[in-house]
Amino acid sequence: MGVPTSVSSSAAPGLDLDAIRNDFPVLHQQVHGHPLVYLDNGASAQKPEAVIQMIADYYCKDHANVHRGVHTLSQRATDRYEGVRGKVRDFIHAESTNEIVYVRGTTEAINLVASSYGQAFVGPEDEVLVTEMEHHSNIVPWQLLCERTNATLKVVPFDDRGELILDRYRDILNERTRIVAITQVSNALGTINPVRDMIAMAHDAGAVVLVDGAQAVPHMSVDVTALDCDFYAFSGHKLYGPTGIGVLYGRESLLDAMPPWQGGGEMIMQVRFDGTEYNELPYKFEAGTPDIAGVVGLGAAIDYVAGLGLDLIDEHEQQLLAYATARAAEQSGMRVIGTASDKAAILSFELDGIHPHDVGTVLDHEGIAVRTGHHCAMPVMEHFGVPATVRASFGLYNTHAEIDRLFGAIDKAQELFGQ
Ligand code: C6P
Repeated sequence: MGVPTSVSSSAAPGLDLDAIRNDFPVLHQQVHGHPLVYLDNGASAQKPEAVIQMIADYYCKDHANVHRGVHTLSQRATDRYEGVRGKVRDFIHAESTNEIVYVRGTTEAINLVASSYGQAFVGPEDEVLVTEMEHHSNIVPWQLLCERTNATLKVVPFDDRGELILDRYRDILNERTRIVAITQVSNALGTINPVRDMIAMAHDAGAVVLVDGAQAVPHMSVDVTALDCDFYAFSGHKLYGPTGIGVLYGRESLLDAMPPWQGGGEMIMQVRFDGTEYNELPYKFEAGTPDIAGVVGLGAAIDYVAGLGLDLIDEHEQQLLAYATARAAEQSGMRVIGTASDKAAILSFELDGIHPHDVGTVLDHEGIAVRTGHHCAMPVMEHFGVPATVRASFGLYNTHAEIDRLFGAIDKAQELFGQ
């Protein structure tokens, strides 16, 4: 098969891929006798040595509970924990650390908003608006809210390229819309949605907007102030940081007006049986002992990614996507699912006559890790009439040579299944 010559096969200038790959110990191993090609970054990205070492360093030197002790270790742990809050604020261009709430991940962030904001501000006549391409984490919490409040869930459809139909969005928005919950980047299709415009339209209708940034933050620089979103959620583990830690950004005035979500230590100022006074922001939303090491690791991940530069990462990944897309166009029996004009580095596809799980198994035997399945986006699968897709999702350490390996393995799968 001919490889398109018009597509550059080099990394974006400024990214030293050999050095970057050396930062990730896990990449240097054989799987089924082949060098690992890790193309499942959309599910979870690998961790650089800087993150791994930062967590070890924290446990070796400074671990104690935060905000609870006058002793030195507790103060050191608190300094590290709060220092990262400032890093996160700067990373997403929030105005204040009061707007940065540590959570377990995107899922927890969305559940927090659906429960707390939803309970306080959504009623039976109201509508909550999501899109057809949301991850289940940005559907089910709103369904639960609607069940509890008798509000109505409205869904904005997308077209067959995987682009939201903005005219339908405009039609569905109305004065009863309380919350719009949209993903910035679809995990199943790669579509980058025009969230900035969508936020402005929602605000004109009087609704608040939550942006699911799980698949956006690792690939592009995010500015919550420029976006003017009300809530923004992301997970550390897709950003080359640890699992179990994520961030909810919330506009301060909204977080202030919201009731606490979980009760417990840390989120209180004063507890009495005749009434409890809650802590100030952001602690009002951080009940219990947090994932301190996770926060410390997230800080190292942010430093790592910011040190490389998100613009360069984006440029490199766009080159990978263009190369993979061009190769896919030449591969017979392959259908790409998600062909929006603006995409992040995700290639979802199916092969004629071969179940995606079988493709995934053949690829694994060639040392290539991809995700197969519904990607927790069943409505997307339903739209395209497929049970599942194969998804290659690229990260900052992936190379053009790895995409060649992917297509070599796809050839093998097609030969094996007689396609
Ligand atoms: N998507 C994927 O393979 P958590 O699990 O809370 O870190 O992230 C949930 C989530 C929310 N929104 C989007 C757009 C996502 O992609 C994800 C996680 C992974 O696509 C695991 S299902």
